[in-house]
Amino acid sequence: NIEASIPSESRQVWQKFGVKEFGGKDEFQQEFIRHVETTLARSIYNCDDLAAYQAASQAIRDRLIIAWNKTQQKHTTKDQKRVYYLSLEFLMGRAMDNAMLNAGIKDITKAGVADLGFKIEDLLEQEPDAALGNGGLGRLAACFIDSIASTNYPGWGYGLRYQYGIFKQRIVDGYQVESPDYWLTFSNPWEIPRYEIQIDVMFYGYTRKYTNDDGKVVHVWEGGEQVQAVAYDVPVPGYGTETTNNLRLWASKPTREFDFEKFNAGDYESSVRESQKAETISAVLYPNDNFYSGKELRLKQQYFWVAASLNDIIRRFKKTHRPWKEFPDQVAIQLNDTHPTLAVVELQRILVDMEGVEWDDAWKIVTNTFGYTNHTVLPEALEKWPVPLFQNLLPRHMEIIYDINLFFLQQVEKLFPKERELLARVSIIEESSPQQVRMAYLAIIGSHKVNGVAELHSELIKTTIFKDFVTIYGPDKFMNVTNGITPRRWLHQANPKLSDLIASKVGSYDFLKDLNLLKKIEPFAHDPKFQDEWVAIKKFNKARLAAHIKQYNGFDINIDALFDVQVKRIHEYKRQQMNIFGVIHRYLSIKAMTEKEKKEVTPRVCIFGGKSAPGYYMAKTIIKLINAVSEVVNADADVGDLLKVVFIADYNVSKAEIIIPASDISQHISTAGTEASGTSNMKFVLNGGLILGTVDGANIEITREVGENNIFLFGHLAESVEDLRHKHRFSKVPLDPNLEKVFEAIESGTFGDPNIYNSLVSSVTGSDYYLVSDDFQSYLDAQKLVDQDFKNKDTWVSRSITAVANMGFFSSDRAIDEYAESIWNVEPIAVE
Ligand code: T68
Repeated sequence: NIEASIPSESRQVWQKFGVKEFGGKDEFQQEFIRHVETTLARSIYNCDDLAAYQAASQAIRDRLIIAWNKTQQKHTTKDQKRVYYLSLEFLMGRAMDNAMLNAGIKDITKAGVADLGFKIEDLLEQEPDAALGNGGLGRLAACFIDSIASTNYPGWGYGLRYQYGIFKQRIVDGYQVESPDYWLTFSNPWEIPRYEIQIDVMFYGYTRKYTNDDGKVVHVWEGGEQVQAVAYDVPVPGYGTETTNNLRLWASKPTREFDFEKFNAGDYESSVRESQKAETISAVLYPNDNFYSGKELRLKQQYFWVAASLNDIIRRFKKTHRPWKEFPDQVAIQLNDTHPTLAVVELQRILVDMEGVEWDDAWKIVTNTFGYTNHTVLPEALEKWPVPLFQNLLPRHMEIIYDINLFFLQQVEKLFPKERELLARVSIIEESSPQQVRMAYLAIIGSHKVNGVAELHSELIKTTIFKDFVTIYGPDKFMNVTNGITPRRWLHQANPKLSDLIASKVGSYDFLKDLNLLKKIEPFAHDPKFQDEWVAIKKFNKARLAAHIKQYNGFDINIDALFDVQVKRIHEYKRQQMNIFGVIHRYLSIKAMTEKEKKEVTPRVCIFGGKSAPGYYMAKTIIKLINAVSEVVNADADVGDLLKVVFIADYNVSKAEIIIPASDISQHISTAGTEASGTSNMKFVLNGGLILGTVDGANIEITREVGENNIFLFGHLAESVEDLRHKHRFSKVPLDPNLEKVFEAIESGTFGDPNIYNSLVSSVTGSDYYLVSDDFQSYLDAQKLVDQDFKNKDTWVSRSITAVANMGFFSSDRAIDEYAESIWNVEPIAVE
């Protein structure tokens, strides 16, 4: 009994002086000033917005830590099964507003800083984004840990503490220029360094085996390079609950022995070099979205993070003194994509090599522990590590993979005798030169459930890339969990006015915990007063975005125009090129109009934003074209307010919070079958914008929920894509005539040197892999409908309200409940 071990006198002192929750704003102010004067060593005379942000966040962080401690104690005493979400990316964005909201101290803080001469909005702006992710996959992980806490599940996130998150993007002469993201410069109040939690991780070296006294063959791995993992804990507060879970991020440090010898021998330079080498492991996030590049340092990052996390999880399990076979009753581990798949091998290694568990028993434990989420069917995104590289870095893991593969193939052979081709197709080892380790296959074989992230995508993985595994395991191993988003950040924080208006009809803010309650606003879809308030809020949000554009892009936009937004990573499959070609078509049409015809045009502001991977030439060319078109169109007096084109630089989570609530239309126009789900589509609709999209990813389920009258769909279906591509490969398919005119304008130099766009244009005139030409007319037709419908303000607003009312399904709380129920088998725990 832990409590009894503390003498009662000590306990009384602890109780008397233990840190309490804020009773009111004066208690906040007292803590705020204490942090300014002591933590920051500043004073009333030099407390600027940055210092005020830091002091306020320290005060808020202290409250989070109380709840965090309580939660961890409760989870330890309850001793139930926990879930661990392993993700190389957590795209958290800013923490302060979310922390205040979830700790229920937003009003206190706001009033507290106001008395001291600060505006809370200005302080929030001081916080750099925690941008430890590329895009959808990383943001999904952030929404998921918010929901795991908000729905009271005992769950931790495990990731890497990158010193540099996703690069900052500037636009210079129309081109993307990258610079490092120095997000830790002013220290990070939202993390708790755990210098005492250090875990050694080994790379390289060699393996050896011997027979021990019991006649058992024992494998050892030794002689390699050692680095140390140090834990940094980030409290993750739930909304409307005391539960505050943990996100543990690992940083790499040199081990003590590592540099000690050289240092002692006076070889300071190489000792420093060695220690810097250790630190590079967690130094920087790889900036590729939906693309695999087989760099050794990336594999090092993966193993470093996986080894530290598993060691930590196992240490916690061992404290309960249970037998190993109960491990899957206590631990569920979700693999966010194949990036943490080494965990499968590492757990098998620990059980067999270190703990002496028999292979088959160990393998049962492993497969019952893991679940694998797939996020893409794009072949260029699937991880395949060259065997020589793998073997050199992780020699024992390579041996274990060979054994896993051998046992798996034996099992397949028994089930399907004589199907040699099948064996080659499903082997973890691809027989190329060099051979490659197919990480997705390893993840499937090592998990008890595999899921896709939207219905269509989950069907596609079963019928295309993982087809053979459905034959082998049967269909039950494969399932769908449609993605979701947290309504706390993506409605209440990003769009407080809309959240307040909804609350006035729902009767409370309970919809932030049970998003299906949004249904209650549907009866007001045609209520004139409600409509007016709805429209006024959209206008306010558009003005807020217009002010941002004025500040950063330097020009004015008309907030009565239709705001048409496409913000996401730049990728050919996401087809920003089709959008900008459509804009050029619109521009050419307006130029050809009489003044009378122009009066009928629906004014539009086309807003783009998104980063390109630094080495992705085609994506960078698309950015350049958008900026070139923007320059020409915005300066053209013939066009005036009828068309404006904006590229918002450095799209990130905090910019998304401003951009998304301001859209009338947002575009989600990937080639059918290529976007696994999309999650910003959900965010836009939740904020009252309508979608212009293809029949792809979660667009399909959004259509089902909001009704097909409340979305603009176009384009070929996924089922026709293969045939269309085939046609392009074997014959010359004529170019869409409108697209031809667009290309003529580009080639005639309307947007500057046409040579810049050669490859972009010929990718469409050639094989047109993404079917831009095939979908172009259908896209223009849908755009025309958007223009017409936007003129009818009454129907537009009722459609917007109806759509929002039916978005309940897309809460990440629902997604997490589904994972908990059908994959993790974990139960919530109330923390009072
Ligand atoms: C996205 N994937 C999907 N990947 O593209 C999107 N890739 O459809 C889906 O909604 C989202 O995941 C959540 O399920 C990504 O964002 C990456 O960012 C990525 C990162 C590293 C390597 C490969």
